[in-house]
Amino acid sequence: MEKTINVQGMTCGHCKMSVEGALKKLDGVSAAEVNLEAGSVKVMFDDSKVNVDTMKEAIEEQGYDVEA
Ligand SMILES: [Cu+2]
Repeated sequence: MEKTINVQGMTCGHCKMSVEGALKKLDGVSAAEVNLEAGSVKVMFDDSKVNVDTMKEAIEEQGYDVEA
């Protein structure tokens, strides 16, 4: 599955790496790509292994706010 999650507060390459890294660490996430200008992250994942809520929590643990 592919999903784009809107994330607030990402401003630079460090933010991009933090969010992408946190998502890629989750079992079932195969790819994560932040678009800083759009304030979003596109995630490719296996929905039998990981759900959107888990991914949102992983982003929030890095200190960013996720839009619903
Ligand atoms: Cu940053």
